[in-house]
Amino acid sequence: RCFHETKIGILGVPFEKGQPKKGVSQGPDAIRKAKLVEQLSAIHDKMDIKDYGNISYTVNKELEASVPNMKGYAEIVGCTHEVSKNVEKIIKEGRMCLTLGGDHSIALATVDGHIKAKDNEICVLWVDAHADCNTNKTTPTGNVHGMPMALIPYELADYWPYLPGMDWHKPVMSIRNVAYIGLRSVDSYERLIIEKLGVTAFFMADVENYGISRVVEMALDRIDPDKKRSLHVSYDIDALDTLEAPSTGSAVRGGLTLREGIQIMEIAHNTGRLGAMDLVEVNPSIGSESDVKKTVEAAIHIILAAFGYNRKGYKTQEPLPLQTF
Ligand code: 5AB
Ligand code: MN
Ligand code: MN
Ligand code: MN
Repeated sequence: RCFHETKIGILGVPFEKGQPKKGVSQGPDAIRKAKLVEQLSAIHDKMDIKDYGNISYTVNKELEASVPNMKGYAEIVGCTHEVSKNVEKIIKEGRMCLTLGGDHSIALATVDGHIKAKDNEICVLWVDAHADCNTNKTTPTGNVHGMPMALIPYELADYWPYLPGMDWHKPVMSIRNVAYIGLRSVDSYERLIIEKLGVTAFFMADVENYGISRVVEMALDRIDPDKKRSLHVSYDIDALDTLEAPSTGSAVRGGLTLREGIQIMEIAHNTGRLGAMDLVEVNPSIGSESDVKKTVEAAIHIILAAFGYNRKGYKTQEPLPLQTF
């Protein structure tokens, strides 16, 4: 049983303007309602969990439509600035930051906050069916949840126009410290970016060929060869197969099993360097009641694995009771 102190800060981001479907803003509360904090607290007796509640933010309406092909721009600017400040604060308070989405556009800010808290000494695992690295010129949809990975690294900064209201956001990390796992729906410009920049990317075929543990180990080796960076896992629930996580906005069949999805986070936990995790794109308005339950439960299993829950169980410290009658 692991007795080290585990300090976690939970941040809810009920944001859905990065994509067109209603309901993904209910993700944080649906996950909390399924007893997330109670289950995290039960992992071991040194769990120290603080729920910072849901984020609130203001919107500067003048920013609306100031950048072409970025739907919901003013809301995105308002929300992500708050998210970045909160994540930075939570990590600086000595906690691992668990951000519950919301759509995936918020990850441009969780990574930014993590970078600021750790002086850019971070690496990122992006677990997703999609590559999320469209710019406003390559996007087929204008949905910003398909763009955060293009905003994070400096290698892609020149491909963006000036983004008003986003001056706080600094693309300072290198794409060399980022790896994808689970890809199976990649747009043609995204594929070009991955090849051109030599991004470490493990597609579903790689999971099939190497097995999930080798994939995660190879990914971590590439993005943090000296094993010294704070690890950020941005986990889009659509990385899982549609059978495991039906209640999500951009489901793609042929994905990770829940077992593989859990294994990724057990390995991430075992590095001892997990600094922040996002769990995004759970949409309780999609599918039947049992679909929603299944998806929320999958999210909780993945989060529990990240913070030390062990599928092998825990040996008690007490002796085996004797029969005395
Ligand atoms: B998600 C698509 N590539 O850019 C686009 O769910 C889908 O955060 C993006 O991974 C999916 O709109 C974004 C077609
Ligand atoms: Mn996705
Ligand atoms: Mn995504
Ligand atoms: Mn542990």
